[in-house]
Amino acid sequence: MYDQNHLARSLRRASIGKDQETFLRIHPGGRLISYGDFFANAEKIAAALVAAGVKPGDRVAVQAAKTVTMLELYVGCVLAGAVFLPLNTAYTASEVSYFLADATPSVFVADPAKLDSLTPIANSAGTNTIWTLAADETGSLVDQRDRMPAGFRAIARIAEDLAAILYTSGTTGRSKGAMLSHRALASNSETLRDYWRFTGDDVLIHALPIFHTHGLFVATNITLMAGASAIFMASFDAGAIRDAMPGATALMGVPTYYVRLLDTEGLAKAARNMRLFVSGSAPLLAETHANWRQLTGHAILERYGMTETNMNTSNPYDGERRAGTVGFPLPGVEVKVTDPDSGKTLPTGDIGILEVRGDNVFSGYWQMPEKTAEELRANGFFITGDLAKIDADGYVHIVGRSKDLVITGGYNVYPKEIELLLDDLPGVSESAVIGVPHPDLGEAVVGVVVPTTTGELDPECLIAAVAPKLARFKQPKRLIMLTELPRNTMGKVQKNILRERFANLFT
Ligand code: MCA
Ligand code: AMP
Repeated sequence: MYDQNHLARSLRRASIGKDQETFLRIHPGGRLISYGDFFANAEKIAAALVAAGVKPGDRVAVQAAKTVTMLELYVGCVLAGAVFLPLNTAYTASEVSYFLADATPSVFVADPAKLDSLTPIANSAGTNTIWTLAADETGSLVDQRDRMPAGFRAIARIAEDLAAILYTSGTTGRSKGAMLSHRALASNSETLRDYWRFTGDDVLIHALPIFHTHGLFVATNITLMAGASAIFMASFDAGAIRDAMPGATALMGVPTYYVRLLDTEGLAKAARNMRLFVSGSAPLLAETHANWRQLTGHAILERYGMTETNMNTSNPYDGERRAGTVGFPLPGVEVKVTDPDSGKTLPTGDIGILEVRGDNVFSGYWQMPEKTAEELRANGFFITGDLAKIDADGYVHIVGRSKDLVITGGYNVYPKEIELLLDDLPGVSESAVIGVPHPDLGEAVVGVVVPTTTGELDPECLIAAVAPKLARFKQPKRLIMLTELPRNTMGKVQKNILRERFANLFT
């Protein structure tokens, strides 16, 4: 079913013969990028990668602003048989250093403003080909591309070969590289295109970042695979999204997008002719779903996925989109709810760990066979760490997480990573990092710190001390000092008690 180079062909098939048609309309400014130009440039980048010595399976890492060239680089990697490895632009040099050392890419593409600080880091990871890409679409990557001819013939890749590695944080504080095969990406995006009825007539508002699954594999792949077009926004701006709606058909966003859009004036009128609003990456409050429906008449379609699995479930296109649920397993995806201790499947309605299996599931964690074996069963089921139940009508409800994870504005933050940094600071005895409800971000990161008995600590100084090592979105929005942390009889910190105690910090 997945022939050689299936992904490369699937990304191109819908736009064959439509080279003059628009793939992207850049906001602001309205510059149009045609399908023909986009693919010609992706082919040139593939040729440049090969000329630089990139072999099939080599990693190509990029930390750069959201640009058309970055999408060309992604497709160029697919054509050249390279493994695309995008990094969040918010990551600090210290975070990037870990990813490069772990993934040892052959090529690293960086923002020119960060070139001086990141070059030694890349070199010490063994990466000597470093190109630049700026927000204005200039840089040595563009120069390399423009020297090459178009017409690159895709390097042979089979379904199991890797197309991308996306890093996802871990409960131990060490990030893990999720290895995504050509099959996983192609199968999931094709399924979503059909399930959500995307066609060449669609115009997607693309405001998500393109270094994560949501903006890259869901939004971009679907647009390409449908031969549709997208209004391509470099960053989120609620007013710009509302203004784009009359000329668009669909929007994909994290719940914070919908919360913020509800505060814009004239939303109901702007949204009138839209076809589809999709939400994911974090739980959408039933209240947001209801307010959106009341104001615009549209039921937001909530779906559920993970970096490791792409998308697993979706509310239906036709039929009831039930608030507070993530819908049904997508075609080709199996889900079950299991007992965390025995691993046995639980009866309908019982809460347990959600496990998923299908072509969409990743191939394991990069160079972490033990971690892979802990989470990916030999029978192919992936243990998501999400607590769920499946109701009598078959709707899946995500009711919590067994993993210690905070999701803030759609970004994942693993408390351990921040606790390790806080615990290392002078005057800190121990710490616990939790997520508490936040009206805009869903959850906000909060640190609870126990000072050593002698110490007098200033929360602002502590945040400033960890800031150089942590992306802004991971930094605690508030630090609270306590004389001790609540513990159970086994000595384990009871984060649930802290979460309850500080639940109203932002609401
Ligand atoms: C920005 N800040 C944040 C966040 N974003 N703090 C916590 N959590 C965040 N998510 C910081 C900024 O650095 C700034 O700090 C302050 O908060 C206010 O910034 P603001 O201008 O309001 O933020 P923004 O630039 O408008 O960004 C908010 C955002 C953005 C648009 C919601 O976070 C975003 O694009 N989120 C989408 C993430 C995403 O694509 N997730 C998909 C992952 P200061 O003022 O102190 O400097 S893929 C995934 O999860 C799976 C697979 C799935 O199912 O999709
Ligand atoms: P990531 O590691 O960024 O891929 O985040 C995946 C996690 O986001 C999942 O394991 C869930 O905990 C959460 N998630 C994604 N979509 C939803 C949703 N619609 N509802 C609840 N949680 C979600």
